[in-house]
Amino acid sequence: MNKKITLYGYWRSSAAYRVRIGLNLKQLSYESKSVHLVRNGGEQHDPQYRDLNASALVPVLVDGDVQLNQSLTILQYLDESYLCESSPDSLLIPEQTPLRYQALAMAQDIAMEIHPLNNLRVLQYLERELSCEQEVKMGWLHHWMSQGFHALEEKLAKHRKVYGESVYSLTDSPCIVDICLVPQVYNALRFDVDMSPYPLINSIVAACNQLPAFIDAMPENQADANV
Ligand SMILES: N[C@@H](CCC(=O)N[C@@H](CS)C(=O)NCC(=O)O)C(=O)O
Repeated sequence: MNKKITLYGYWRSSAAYRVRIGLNLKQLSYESKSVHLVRNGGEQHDPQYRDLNASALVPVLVDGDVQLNQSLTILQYLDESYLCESSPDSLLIPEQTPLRYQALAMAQDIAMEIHPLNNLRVLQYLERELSCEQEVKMGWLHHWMSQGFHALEEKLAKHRKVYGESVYSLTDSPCIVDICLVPQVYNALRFDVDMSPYPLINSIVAACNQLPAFIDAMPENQADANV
């Protein structure tokens, strides 16, 4: 039985999207609190929110006296604190070595190499401080996302050569890599990044998006979507 979990996030935040998928895979109920990242200059900068996370970024998860930012740490916390009721063996971060470390490294490839370069505040800086035109800004975003996806497609193919085919990124059950990949691809499609060079990534994302845990976490299925 979980204490009351609250997730501070935003429908389009890919980092909050990761946590929503993790909570759903763990079958944990939670209350969503929306932090509008754009309205009035962005509610993430409000003093009340900065009390929760001085970095002014979502997500933040509150679970009793535990208050955490950083989506990957939140996912690890959920994995180590809660068993999924209907499937106690299913973990967000695989247990066996070397799979565990491969999963963590690949999740970081997405969350720490691809995602930060196209975050809202980076794009705003390009536009407001460096006076980049929309075309230049989009060129930046496409360049870094494509470079990241190219590397990931190669790594996923190499993994299959060594360990055999799998439905999801690394095995036949979704893990932290899939949890990071799906929101990143959502982001890419939102900004018209050409995903055709990545058939493996596309098939993994299509498989994930059949699962209720992923469907319920989709941006368009959140109460604050388009508000
Ligand atoms: N490394 C952080 C990244 C958090 C992050 O960048 N959040 C974005 C939304 S995806 C945000 O709050 N952006 C607000 C802004 O850039 O002002 C995590 O994984 O939680």
